[in-house]
Amino acid sequence: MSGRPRGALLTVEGVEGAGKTTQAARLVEALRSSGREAVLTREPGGTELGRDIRRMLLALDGEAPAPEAELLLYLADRAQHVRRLVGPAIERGAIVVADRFSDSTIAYQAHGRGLPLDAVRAIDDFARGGIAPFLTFVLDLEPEAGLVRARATGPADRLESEEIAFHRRVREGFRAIAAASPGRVVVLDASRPVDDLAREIAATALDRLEHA
Ligand code: T5A
Repeated sequence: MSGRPRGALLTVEGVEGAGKTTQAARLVEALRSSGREAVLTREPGGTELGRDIRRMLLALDGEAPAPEAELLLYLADRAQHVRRLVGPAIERGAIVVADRFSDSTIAYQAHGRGLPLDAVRAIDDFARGGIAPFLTFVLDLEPEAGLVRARATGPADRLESEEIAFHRRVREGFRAIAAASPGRVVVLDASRPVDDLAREIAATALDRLEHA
């Protein structure tokens, strides 16, 4: 490699409890072991402002946001995240691994909540300001199984407390995104063992980055 390494955004997506946080951390370890600078982050909550927005979005007490307000809060988090953390890291040549990004907005706010897809895409484009994932892993799991896993880690938040039909629409949303972008999105069966998934994700990411 000559000159500055090329930065990129890799994202890990999927339903509640699919194993995104686990796999994003394992991917960062693998990237660092290969000698790359890797940054682990998440949405919502990758910045200080984002952590305040995350609390507003996921708290069960207080007034629930209307779907349109919820969308704009997720995108305020993204706008800040991209400009303060993700964009600068990519610019200096780092690989950023994000636990959720724009595909979650399409899956949850468009497919789950039923907001118009074109409007969600347009506002997300504005929030992202040209930053887009180079490669995305969708961890696909029955929503019921994911919610059982999520319960083992703590009490349900506002989104996890939605009815099961909502989580089924979200899963279908991720599948539709993957079908529309087969070159970018790799779908994996999230019921497989953690180590097995981590090996495949690391091998795929390193191969794609090598041949980019
Ligand atoms: N949201 C987010 C939107 O609506 N719109 C948006 O635009 C964005 C960005 C964020 C919420 O916001 C919504 C989506 C979410 O509802 P979150 O905390 O980031 O919330 O997301 P969650 O899905 O709630 O995160 P979780 O931490 O609950 O789930 P993960 O990260 O998928 O799973 P993880 O890795 O924490 O694992 C959960 C448990 O399962 C085990 C782990 O050890 C852990 O105990 N596990 C496995 N068990 C068996 N086999 C495997 N392969 C396993 N992998 C992990």
